[in-house]
Amino acid sequence: MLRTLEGGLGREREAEPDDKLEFLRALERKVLWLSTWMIHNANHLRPNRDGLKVGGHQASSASVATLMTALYFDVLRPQDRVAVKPHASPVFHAIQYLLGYQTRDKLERFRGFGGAQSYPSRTKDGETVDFSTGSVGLGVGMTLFASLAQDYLRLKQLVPTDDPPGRMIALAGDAELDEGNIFEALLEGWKHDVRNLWWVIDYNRQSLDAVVSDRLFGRIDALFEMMGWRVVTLKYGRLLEAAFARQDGHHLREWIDACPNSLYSALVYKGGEGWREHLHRDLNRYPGIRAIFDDHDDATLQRLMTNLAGHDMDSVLAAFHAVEDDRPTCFIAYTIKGFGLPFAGHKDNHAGLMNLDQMETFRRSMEVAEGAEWEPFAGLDQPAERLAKFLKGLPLAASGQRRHDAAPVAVPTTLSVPRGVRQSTQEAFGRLLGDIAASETALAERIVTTSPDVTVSTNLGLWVNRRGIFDRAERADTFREEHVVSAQRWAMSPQGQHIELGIAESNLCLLLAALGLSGPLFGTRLLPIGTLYDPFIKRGQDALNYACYQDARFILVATPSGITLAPEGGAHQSVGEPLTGIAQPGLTSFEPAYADELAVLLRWAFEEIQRDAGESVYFRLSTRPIEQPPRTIDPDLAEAVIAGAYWLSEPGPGAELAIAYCGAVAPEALAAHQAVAEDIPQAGLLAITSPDRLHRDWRAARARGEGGVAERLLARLRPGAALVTVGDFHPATLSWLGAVAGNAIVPLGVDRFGQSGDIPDLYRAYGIDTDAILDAAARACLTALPRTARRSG
Ligand SMILES: Cc1ncc(C[n+]2csc(CCOP(=O)(O)OP(=O)(O)O)c2C)c(N)n1
Ligand SMILES: [Mg+2]
Repeated sequence: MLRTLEGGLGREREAEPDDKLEFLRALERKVLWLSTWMIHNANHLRPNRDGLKVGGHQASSASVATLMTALYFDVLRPQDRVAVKPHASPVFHAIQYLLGYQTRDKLERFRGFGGAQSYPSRTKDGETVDFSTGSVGLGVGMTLFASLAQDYLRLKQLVPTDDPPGRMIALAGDAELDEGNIFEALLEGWKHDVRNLWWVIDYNRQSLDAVVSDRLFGRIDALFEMMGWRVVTLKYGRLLEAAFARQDGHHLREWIDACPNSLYSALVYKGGEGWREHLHRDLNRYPGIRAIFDDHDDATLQRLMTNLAGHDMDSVLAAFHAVEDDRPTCFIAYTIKGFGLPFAGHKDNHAGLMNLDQMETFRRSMEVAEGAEWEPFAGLDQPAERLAKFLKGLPLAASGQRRHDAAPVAVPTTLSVPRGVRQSTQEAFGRLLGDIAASETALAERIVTTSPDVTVSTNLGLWVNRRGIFDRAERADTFREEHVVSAQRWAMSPQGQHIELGIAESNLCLLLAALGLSGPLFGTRLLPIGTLYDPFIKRGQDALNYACYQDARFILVATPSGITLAPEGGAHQSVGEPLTGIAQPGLTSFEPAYADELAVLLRWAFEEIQRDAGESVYFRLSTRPIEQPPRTIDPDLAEAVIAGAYWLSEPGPGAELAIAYCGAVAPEALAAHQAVAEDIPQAGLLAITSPDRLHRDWRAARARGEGGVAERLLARLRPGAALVTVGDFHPATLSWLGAVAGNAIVPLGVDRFGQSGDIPDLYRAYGIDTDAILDAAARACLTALPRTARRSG
């Protein structure tokens, strides 16, 4: 075994504080090198088959090399969780490589198929990524809601509380703060008194296109402070601070403080000569400044003038370690985009890549021998064994698994169907949850509901009355105490199981993402249910996609939906969401018509969101009360409801026509079917509960060369028979059914903005009423293939 011998004593030296700083500086160098090299390799050295630029962000990566080295190699504890700004992915991979959690092979295939991902991905890069990032702003918001999820679990003692809580840390680009979702989260976080949250802002004053406005960041710290955050600004490094302390040094500080972002960036790019020219012009009258000029050649002057605290390991460590309490803290770290690289500070450097010559020069300056580019410690002053030992000894390396395996929550075999001859799916949902709330089951204990100010109007009232609202502190229900009559009980406490949000659907989806990852993140599963109005899914859609992208598991209940919420009008009516239900990966969608279907599906959903290869589930529900079928769902029918469709009225042998409906238009479809049956007694009525499941199954079955659920169902009709599909949604949701078995299809649905009205008027105007279905049936029959049997007869 190799040992480092010190002073001939034969004693293995531990990492002293001074050594630690040297190690960290060496590793910072290596992280910068590896991230830059990884991108270079992908763009210049790997075969390129399609002529596309591979990309990667050398400048954005260089900007955070110091901050991330400090975090990962010194500051992070095993329970901390991090969202890394998307464009620092190469730095992240380099760090994981040095920690032994990433392979060289994957680095060599960075941005290639099966290689290290362009932006850190929980599902594709695996274990080491706590939060995926990519769409700027969302990772930052996610940390805030993860801290809320952690509080929820700890205050209920659902996770062990012997260890201190983890810090939820976002490493954000400064331009990420242009994204409104961050401020929506900030306000919500203030209301919930979030803790253990760090946002480290890489303030390189550049975005993708340009240098960012000077004026904006002047307001940012005040904004955070207003929300109760501590703001720590890391502006100048030790070299600059020492220069400021010299005679006339304060003039230099004032000069830099007043220097516009764009000029500072341009001078960073120009280097020593550029600084000298400007400083000479502005400050040469001060003898102390002239002395500083004399002490620095162009190279050291450049080093001095770019010595911002975000690149000064000492300053960064001091700032991070100084925070010992749980108050949310925003670090504004001044950095330089492309620090240490030839395009440092250049406004166009976001997508810039070093060319072959520049890389060669950089390799030499890094003292990395040719052929040793991937070696973890090549070119560093410290002996490799000591660096390796230092890395092995880090708490992060020693902690083992970063993701928890959380035990599943038992789900009862059935949920009892809410009684009522007429009811809406929304009402049934409220009553189903109300019944669960009244039970003493593990399921009831682990459900957590949340809603962006539509708790009552989406029918969560019964659940909330029984399970209470979550808050860090006990808060009485004032109306109740004052004996004011209300159907809602709004007492708040740490035991509450509903998290009430302000009206920001993006926050809803981020909170669902955080709660839906509570198992792997914190070790205990929660079963989150979020409710909102169907059209406002679009408001939260990027966050919803983000939640699904990282495989968070939750149930989204969207209600009311479609033009069926009639008098509310076009601004509240949804049209395209069922297409989202089909198209969104990681999300299975259902639109049941009846309460008994919903009971089957909700029970299934509680299992589905816990299955290893499962998905989140989206229910599109309605406020329209409709007559319920008098029946008991047997296991076969339950299976069909889950699979996505069943014959509500079986077609007769060789049927020429079927009507397929989905959701709240069931009464119109039933009436049309009855009317049609007078002429075509064999006509079938197909109940569709999930266009999404049917569509997926159809494609998967075709790929296997088999007939899927839809094909088997439609095989009951004669070949080429007429098929009318109808739903309160865009007709494309079901029009694909015509391709399954070659039926003559007329898809009905809504493809224009809605408007106020009642259901009869609106269904007529948008062509989904009984008459429209009958007209469509007649048209479909005309275009259907002629019936060979009849002709030959
Ligand atoms: C939602 C979203 N919009 C646009 C982009 C494209 N984009 C990638 S990086 C970037 C600028 C980021 O600037 P900043 O956050 O300051 O990061 P830096 O590269 O300076 O570290 C933009 C607009 C994106 N990734 N996500
Ligand atoms: Mg920036």
